[in-house]
Amino acid sequence: KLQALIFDVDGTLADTERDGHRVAFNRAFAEAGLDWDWTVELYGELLAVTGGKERMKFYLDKYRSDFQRPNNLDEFIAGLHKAKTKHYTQLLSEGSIPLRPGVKRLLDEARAQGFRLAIATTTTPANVTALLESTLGHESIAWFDVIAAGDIVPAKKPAPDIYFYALEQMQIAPQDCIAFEDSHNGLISADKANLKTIVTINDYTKDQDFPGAVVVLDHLGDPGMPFTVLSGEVGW
Ligand code: XBP
Ligand code: MG
Repeated sequence: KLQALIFDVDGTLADTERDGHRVAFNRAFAEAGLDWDWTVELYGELLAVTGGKERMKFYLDKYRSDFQRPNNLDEFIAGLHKAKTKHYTQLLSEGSIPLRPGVKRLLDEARAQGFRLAIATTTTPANVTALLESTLGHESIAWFDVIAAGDIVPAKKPAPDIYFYALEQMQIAPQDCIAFEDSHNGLISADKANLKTIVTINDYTKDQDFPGAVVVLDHLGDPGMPFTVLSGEVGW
């Protein structure tokens, strides 16, 4: 029986990538005096790798053989990533990124009906709290039994580790949960953790494959959607 809803954050709760993370990366690069500029299109390719630090390394490996790497590359990347998080949380605190359609209604309805909520994401914990605070208010952080995020597990999505961690923290079986994802990597991660998954696509993920998804939707904003999800009518 369905007892809990586990949400991805980036691309699922909100469209954070193009106007949030990407912009924050570029601000951090400019601030550091780097000539790195991640266009909307290039960023779509870089999204193949989850995690901001991992994504920057992927960019260097794949596109910037010309870049003179410092000896302490990991430290250098970590410094850039810290600046990026500062810019990202700043952007969110200005209220520039809203929740996707239907997300608030689903959360409200799920809470009213006593379902448990959790988050499983590769993004940095501070980014999750910044999004929740700016869209749903500070008290919404406590709506979630666990906020599994970032480097708490070393292997990021598509590895299932972050979902295993969330399930372990909640002491719940995967068959009693449903996951919400927006991307191929996210779906694979949830699937490997034996979770049924509802996918809501966005501009960056609409052409990806979603093998084994319960359903692939444009968004959760249709009028009957919360009820449909919570009653299990979506088909699992
Ligand atoms: C989200 C991500 C994140 C963000 C950046 O993937 O890949 O890396 O782009 O966050 P998912 P950080 O939605 O599958 O969890 O820079 O904080 O790592
Ligand atoms: Mg996502």
